[in-house]
Amino acid sequence: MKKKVYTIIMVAFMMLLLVSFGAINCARAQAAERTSWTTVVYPTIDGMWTSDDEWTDGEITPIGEDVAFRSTWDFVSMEEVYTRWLVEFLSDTTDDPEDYWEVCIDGDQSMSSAPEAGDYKFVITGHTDLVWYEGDGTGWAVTELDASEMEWASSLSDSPTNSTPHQILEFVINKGGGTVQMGILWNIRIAAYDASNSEAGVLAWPEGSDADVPEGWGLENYTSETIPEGLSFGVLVLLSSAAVIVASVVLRKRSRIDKSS
Ligand SMILES: [Ca+2]
Ligand SMILES: [Ca+2]
Ligand SMILES: [Ca+2]
Repeated sequence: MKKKVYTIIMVAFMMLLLVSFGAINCARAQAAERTSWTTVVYPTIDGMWTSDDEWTDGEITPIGEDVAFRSTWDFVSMEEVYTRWLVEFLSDTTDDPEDYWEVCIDGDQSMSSAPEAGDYKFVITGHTDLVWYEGDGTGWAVTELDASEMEWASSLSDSPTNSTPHQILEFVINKGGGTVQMGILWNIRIAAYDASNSEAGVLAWPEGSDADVPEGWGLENYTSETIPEGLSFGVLVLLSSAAVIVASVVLRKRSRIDKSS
């Protein structure tokens, strides 16, 4: 009997080891990941914080100290699945014609080494001109999307995060409808460039990622839950990655204990 228990423990231990290695391998394969919580406050897409609580339902992902972005989403029907975004360039206080926002989307998560068909990118230059691109296997080709595919606005505005007017981008994409189906679970890359601070280069999430290399983009998870209390406050969020992992492990353990008891 003792031998049997010992064998079970050893097998369980080996399985745990395998699972741990699996998790580490997955983490290596994915450059970064984040979570989109369910929309609570429906934003007005005007390129600014329209109300003080407009984006408090989105978890902050920082890009260094200069840029911070959030996203929320909700499901209305299979044809209406909205992803909503706020990107704040906290240190860009100048309106330059060469400023740009750049967002890359790998909607089938094929994580290829070069952009391929079904990978999309949009670039907004000078806060006024939007151009969509689709991968062609080796690079990007300009493509025309219906104007209704995305609602967006960019402005120099102050916000609850920074009282000095800075560049802010808001956009909404319907992942379930439109003429282009980009998929529901995305790998994504968010980047911003301030022409007044060109030596800083292009600031991107995941950090060090390349618009031309989809395999280095980050995973945009989503959950039907709303953001937990406290997670929307910047200081907490900067410390939260490790805490969230620890908390979720503890919660999972607890729920397992609850189920088994
Ligand atoms: Ca707004
Ligand atoms: Ca600028
Ligand atoms: Ca792809």
